[in-house]
Amino acid sequence: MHAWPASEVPALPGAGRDLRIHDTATGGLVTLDPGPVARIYVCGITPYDATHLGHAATYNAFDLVQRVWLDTKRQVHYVQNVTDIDDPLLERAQRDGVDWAGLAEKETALFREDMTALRMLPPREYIGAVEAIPGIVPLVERLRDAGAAYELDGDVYFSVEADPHFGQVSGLDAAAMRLLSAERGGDPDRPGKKNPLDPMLWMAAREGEPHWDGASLGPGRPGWHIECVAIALDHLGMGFDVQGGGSDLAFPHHEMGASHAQALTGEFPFAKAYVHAGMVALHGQKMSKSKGNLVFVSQLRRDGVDPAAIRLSLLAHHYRADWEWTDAVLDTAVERLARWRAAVSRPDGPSAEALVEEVREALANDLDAPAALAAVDRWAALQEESGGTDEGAPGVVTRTVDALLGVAL
Ligand code: 5CA
Ligand code: ZN
Repeated sequence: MHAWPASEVPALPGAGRDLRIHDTATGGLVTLDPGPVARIYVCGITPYDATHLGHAATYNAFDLVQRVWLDTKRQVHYVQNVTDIDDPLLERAQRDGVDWAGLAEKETALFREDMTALRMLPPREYIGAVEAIPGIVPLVERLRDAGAAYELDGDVYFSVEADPHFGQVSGLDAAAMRLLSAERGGDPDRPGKKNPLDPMLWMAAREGEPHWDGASLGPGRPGWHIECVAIALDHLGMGFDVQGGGSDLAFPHHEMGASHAQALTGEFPFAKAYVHAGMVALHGQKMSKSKGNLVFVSQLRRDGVDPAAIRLSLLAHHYRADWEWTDAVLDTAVERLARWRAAVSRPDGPSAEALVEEVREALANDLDAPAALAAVDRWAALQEESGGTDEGAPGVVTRTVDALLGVAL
């Protein structure tokens, strides 16, 4: 699958800083020490509806990770998937009487447009579940042949006991896991499973549903977690730097994915850090496609909202916080954008040297985007109140905001 076009990332004066970020598995901050090519996998959308602000907030967090790394002169190998076959997609297609593949294609195209408008840097590889199937099948066969997976009425399940590190990503106890498993696509109550938490790796073809050649597994389609594992192992290998997604992916998705990969390779860990963004709510409830309480990026754009203001709305919240989308959030961002644009429109101003370092330090400190915005606010206020004589300072500010925050002034 093709991704979307990259906006240019200007180089900044001085040196970038290494990222300290919160890792769900250890429950604390870790200082990442990637090689010359930092490796990140971010879970992509299930394309049965348009990109909402919750999605955008999560991708914004991982775009910042990429920008901090680029500022340290590293390259970034970023991989993202599209879950273009899964139950929710089939259910929506059936509800609306449309072809599931057409629906996935249409919503993925819109996602690309939204990501481009928001200046999110694209992944190097953007891979659909369907195109990953030929790589998924042999992994499931290997797990089965190694005794880490078993068959139940034609479906194949992963045995969570096969990974001695199972449970270490989310740190949850069995009761909490069981509840979340039922809520988030698992089937803990299905009779015949060895452990209620065991997730499906391969689902045998169901009447009237799309299916693919599964070699010795028989025709069917892949489970959700193995999809991301196959894509990540194929393109990044074990021990990549960051596995990312919203906090609702910590369990079961990232927990199971780590266990699949660790059982397959005998190596540990799958990812060096598991990073999770908070949930964006609307009217007091998590924005979710299944609840339908959504604000779409594309709708805001249609209403004439500048994508840079949408991006500033996201950046005004710490990525780990759960927060509520309101009109006031957007109004504040629109005002801020206007203030910043006015401040950088002059050829000279107060020195921007400290500002570059403040923004760098804020982001290196667990992606503290609100602190970065506050630093730019201070510079803009100085410019407005008393101006300055530093030739070119506004240009430095423009490039800092562009390179590190993805906002074009
Ligand atoms: N395709 C899978 C991942 S492999 C999936 O979870 N797709 S999704 O479309 O449901 O979500 C895409 C990303 O947006 C995930 O990282 C998810 O955690 C995040 N996300 C979904 N809803 C919200 C929300 N309300 N706030 C913040 N992030 C959200
Ligand atoms: Zn995923």
